[in-house]
Amino acid sequence: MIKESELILNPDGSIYHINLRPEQVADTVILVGDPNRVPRVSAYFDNIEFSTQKREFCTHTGTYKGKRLTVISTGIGPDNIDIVINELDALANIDLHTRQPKEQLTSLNIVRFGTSGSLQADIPVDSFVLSSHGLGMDNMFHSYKDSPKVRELAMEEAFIAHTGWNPLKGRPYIIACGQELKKRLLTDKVFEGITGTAPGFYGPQGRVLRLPVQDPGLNDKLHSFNYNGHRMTNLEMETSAIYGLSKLLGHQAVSLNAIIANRPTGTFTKDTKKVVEDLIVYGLEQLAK
Ligand code: R1P
Repeated sequence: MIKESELILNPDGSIYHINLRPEQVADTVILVGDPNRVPRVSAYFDNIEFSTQKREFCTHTGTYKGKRLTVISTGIGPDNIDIVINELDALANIDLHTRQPKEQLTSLNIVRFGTSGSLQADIPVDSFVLSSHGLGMDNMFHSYKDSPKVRELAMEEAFIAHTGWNPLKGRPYIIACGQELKKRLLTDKVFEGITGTAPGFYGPQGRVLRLPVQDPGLNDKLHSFNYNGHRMTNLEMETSAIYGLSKLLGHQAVSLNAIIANRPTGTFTKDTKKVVEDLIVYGLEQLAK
């Protein structure tokens, strides 16, 4: 039995941070960073059967073209992903009354609709990237004992050697996306590549305002990393954590990225709203097929 201090429930029986009960969540879950993106996704739903918000975790559940979907905001960063994926899994796979894992486990489909910066000049602003892999520079996933079982260890070694990675920043980890779900979400409208997940927006992604960074050449090394034809396409702050925890817990996960910045060319989209809207429409259509 999992103790009350470890699996925390609110007085209404909902789980601590995301504030949801099991019946309020669909088996296909869309994750977005920004809470304001949740109503923009659910605006396309046929109906919204349930909505709630606690802190940065805003949730709408409904149907899109008859398919039941939940969209939930995670806020920013891998630490928040640790909360959201563990709590979503607990709702699906732990009996909250007996506080025991269920015998029959449910595999969720988890899709991120995120924004991101491109690392390649030929992947322009306003395009979409599907993350074939999440490359975590954030360390969160190393807290889990079985993480080596799902990581791409040879690719990690190649990345560490290529970048001359400073071990003070921990060990980068690489996880592949859910292959079954990818088949539904990848089309010729979408670039595919390795997505780097950083534990911060400025220094960890090589942005210098007033503080110099530990490795000023890092983004060039990310740009030129290539492992058996897999290149790094973009940087953001959640994908590796989503992929790692989903894989360990038995869920399918895929990240779709709306490219709003291009780091090599130094450009930023003229219309963030439109590219995010286009990605929402694309992702929903593919999920409903
Ligand atoms: C940083 O501005 C945030 O935007 C990106 C990053 O991953 C980070 O969360 O994604 P979202 O727009 O989905 O939050």
